[in-house]
Amino acid sequence: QGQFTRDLLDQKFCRNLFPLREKDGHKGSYGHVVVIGGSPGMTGAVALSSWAAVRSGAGLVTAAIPAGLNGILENKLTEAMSLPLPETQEGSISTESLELLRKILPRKVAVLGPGLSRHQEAQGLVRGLVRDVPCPLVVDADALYTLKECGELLENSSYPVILTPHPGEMSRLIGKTVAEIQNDRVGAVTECARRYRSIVVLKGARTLIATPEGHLYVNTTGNSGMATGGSGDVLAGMIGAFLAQGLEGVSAVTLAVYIHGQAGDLAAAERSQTGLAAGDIIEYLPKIFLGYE
Ligand code: NPW
Ligand code: AMP
Ligand code: MG
Repeated sequence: QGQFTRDLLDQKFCRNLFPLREKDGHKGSYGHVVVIGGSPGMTGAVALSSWAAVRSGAGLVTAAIPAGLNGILENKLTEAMSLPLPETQEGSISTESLELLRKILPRKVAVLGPGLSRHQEAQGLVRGLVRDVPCPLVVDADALYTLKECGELLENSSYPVILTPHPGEMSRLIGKTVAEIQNDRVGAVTECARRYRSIVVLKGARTLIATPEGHLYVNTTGNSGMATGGSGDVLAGMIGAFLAQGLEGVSAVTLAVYIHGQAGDLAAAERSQTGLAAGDIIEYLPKIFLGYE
């Protein structure tokens, strides 16, 4: 207690971080996000995450998905590319994909986990990437499942690694119950950041962000309408896009968390909290960005 610094995320803080575009910028100037995930029944997660990355300013976005889902993703996503990967019989990404991903990920940004599934082959891919992180990495959703067994490997990463658990995912990461976490959210997020030597986002009302050095950021935007399937997948894609645009880890994360909540607040104001769908958060991003440009 008292060994961390605390900042409240507000508009002024975020305005200073917002990456304005250069007059002569081209798509190569704004980075390439590769979203790795998807499995039968959860194509929506990888589509939302990829579309959020496109809408948040990434120069290029690729959805790296099990080959069997390529048709549906090509259909759902027009502006993003897709990369069909070797898959298991059940249609999850197989560990064999590691070789191809290792070749293409350097100089890009990876968002790992939306809709990935907990299939052991897909989890093998997570372990393989964590063992020697090839680029800035956002670890979300099902990719958080196996980290408890291999998280110590993150200590050696020379790239920023960002974990984005909700309280249920945090419970597994630090071995505490959801109730214990919600009773001491600051304690949980700071412990997790230290243990995994990563920037950690503990999601939910008043999302918290902690760094391994002991800085804490408290978000002030967002609403309960965002408690709907896919909201977290949108956030992961947004973080990836800000990293791709050259922001360092903490800046990319704090900006994405704040703006994700702002877009959710505007969407709720115009469409109600009850009626809010995760895709609405993406739809309202451009209106929010106008306030920064
Ligand atoms: P309970 O039962 O609610 O009390 P999981 P997931 C607990 C994909 N998605 N917020 C909760 O407890 C994701 O990308 C695909 C949330 C439950 O035990 C992942 O790949 C979509 N949960 C995959 O689904 C749209 C909380 O945690 C567990 C909590 C699984 O992700 C939806 C839930 O965690 C989804 O994004 C809290 N505040 N507190 C698509 N359209 O394709 C406690 N829990 O089992 O990891 O499920 O988050 O849905
Ligand atoms: P996930 O559970 O991974 O889909 O993530 C849910 C997203 O919605 C996170 O960014 C949460 O912070 C946000 N969210 C969920 N419930 C609330 C809430 N009651 N207030 C503010 N944000 C929320
Ligand atoms: Mg999620």
